[in-house]
Order: sequence, then C-alpha cells, then structure tokens
Amino acid sequence: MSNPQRHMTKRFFGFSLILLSVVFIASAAAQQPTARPKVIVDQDARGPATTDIQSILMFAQSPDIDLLGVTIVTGDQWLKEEMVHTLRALEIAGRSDIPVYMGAENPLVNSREESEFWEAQYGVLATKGAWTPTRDVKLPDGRVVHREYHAPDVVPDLPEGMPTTKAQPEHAVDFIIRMVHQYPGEVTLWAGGPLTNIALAIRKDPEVVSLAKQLVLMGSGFNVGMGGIHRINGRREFNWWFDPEAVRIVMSAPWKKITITPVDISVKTRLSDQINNEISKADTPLARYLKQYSRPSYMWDEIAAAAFMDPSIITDQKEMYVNIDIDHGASYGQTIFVEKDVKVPGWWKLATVQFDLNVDKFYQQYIRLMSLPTGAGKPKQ
Ligand SMILES: [Ca+2]
Repeated sequence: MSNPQRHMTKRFFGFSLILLSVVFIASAAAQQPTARPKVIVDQDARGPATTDIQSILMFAQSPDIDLLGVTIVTGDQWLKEEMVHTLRALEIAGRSDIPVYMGAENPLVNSREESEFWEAQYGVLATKGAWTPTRDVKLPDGRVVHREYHAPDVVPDLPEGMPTTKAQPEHAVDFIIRMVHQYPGEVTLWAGGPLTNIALAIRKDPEVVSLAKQLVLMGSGFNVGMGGIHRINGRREFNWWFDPEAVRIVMSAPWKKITITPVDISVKTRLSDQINNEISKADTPLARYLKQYSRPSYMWDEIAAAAFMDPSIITDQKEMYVNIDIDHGASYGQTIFVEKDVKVPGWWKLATVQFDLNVDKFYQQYIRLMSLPTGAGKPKQ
C-alpha cells in the first residue's frame, strides 16, 4: 500500500471510529429514561372530587410526572378541610407516598369581612369559596347547591371517609423554598388556587423566583362574560379575587416563564357524566370515587394540568402583560392586562395566556389518566 493510500485508510478508520462513537453515545442517550418533570402542586383543594382535587389526581396518576408534594392554601374551602380531602383522595388513588403540606389559612390582605363590605356596595358575588355564607348557591352550570358556612378550624365529616394519613409537619412555604434549592432550575410551581403560598415563599426567599423552572397557574379572566364570580364580569375570577395582593407580588416577579389558564378557556370545557361513566369502566377505587362524587362542571384546573403534561392540547395562546387591580374599591381583584406591544412599567411581566384548546384530545387525556390502575403514577423501584 502506498503512503497516500495508507494515510487515506487511516483517515477512513479514524472517521468511522468517531462516527461509531457518536452513534453509540446517541443511542445510549436515547435509552436513558428521560427525567420526569418535577412539580409542586399548590392548590385550594375543595373536596370531594372537584376541579381542585381532580387536577391533583391527574398529577398523582401520571407515570410521567415527579410530583414532589402538594401544598394546600385556603380558597374554595378552608385549609384544614381541604387538607383532609386531599389526603383522602391520594389514599384512594394509592398515592399516600405523596407528601401534603399545609400553607396559608388566610389571604395577605383580603378578608371575609372586607368581601361583605364590598358586596354591600357593589353587589353579591356568586361564590366566595371558604367565605360563602350559608345559602343556596347557583353554580355557573345553573345547578343550585346548598352551602353551609363553617369556621376555619371546623372540619366536617367527609362523605368519602376520613383519611388515615396526616399532613407533613413542615409548612408549605418552607417546603417550596427547600425544593427549589434542592433542585435548582428543575421545579415547576403549578398553582391551581389563590397565590398566597407562592407570594409568601417569594417574600421569605426571593431566590424562589430565579431557582424555579417556571410558574404555571389557573387564574384570571380576560374577554369573557361568564365563569367569573361576579354576574357581569369574568375578569373577577375566584383564585385571583380571593388574594389580589398575593397575585400582585407573584405576577410582578421575574419568573423564567409564566403560563396562565384563564376563565376564558375553562368555560369551553365541561366535565360531563359521560366522561365519568367512561372512567368508571376502569373499576378502580379512584374511578368509583369519581363516579360517586364528581359533578358536571367547567374543567378549570384540569386544563392547566393537562396542558402542562401535553402542551399540544392548546390550540390558541398569546403572550400578554397580565396583572391585577389592588385598589380597594369596585375594581378590587379584577384582572388587568395589555397587549405585548404596549409600553408598560417594569413590574408588568409577560405571561403566556391560553385561549383555546382541542377539547376532544383534552377529554381523552383526562379519561386515560383517571382510568390508569391504582398507583400507576408511583415511581418505579
Ligand atoms: Ca383550584
């Protein structure tokens, strides 16, 4: 073999070796189990089987999510009652391994008394969550249900049975701070209720914002006439209205990314009896629980959970500057927003707001997750 030929052969083998190595490394990487996204679910968990609990269960059921814990905040019900509903639902789903943490019992500034003063001047709100006085409440879907008010410390007997497990001793805010430090850049804070816990976490440790991967939330309302808690105004959405000052703190912080599921998209969905009948074919304790307690409703928080797991269900979304009115007058707690090209003060932050979805794909995803065998979401040993 002549020298040039030998040289060429050597180069050929050298090149082949590099190519082989690249192929080997690429295939090894493909075989690595992809890391499951780490999520903290912060929720006002009214039970049994409401949008609040159902969204928690979607995360608990998914084998593709690393649910670090559930942090509870007062909203749709008082904190202590929500906590036992959450523990019981996780027990039924075979996921008592997921730790539950108690957070804030009251909003930062807003209060039941102030809401009564507001209503006396501007009109009665459709629902006030934990603060709703004893009365018959007309739900957005037209049904009328009787609600009994009780104090924060009262935990009525649960129709679905009391849990045998307990909440963790650590406070929700400290858990959030500890997790974002333990897994910098990896933790998604998913908020399905008032933002009190997240605001307190930011105020206790501002690094929460830079250490979290992103903020995903259900809240706010834009151009919608229904779905809000005031008969004429969808911009007064429950989660944001309940603790407006917390929203101001959270929405003014420099998160890497904020994704919002507003009322506008919730009202395009409906959890029908047909969906629960479909799930009940699974014949698991969870399917039976949903069949017994889940009621037709807009799927507020379930969309925020589903879109996080599979963004392709969203067919229309838009970047906008979004915040909240904290003037303690008629407009207290209303969503405020402007288009992306409008010049705004520095504390306004851009958020991606979801406006439309593929409802069939969304319903299928919900049915699939809720029909999985008990404990399907548990980490593999
Ligand atoms: Ca909620």
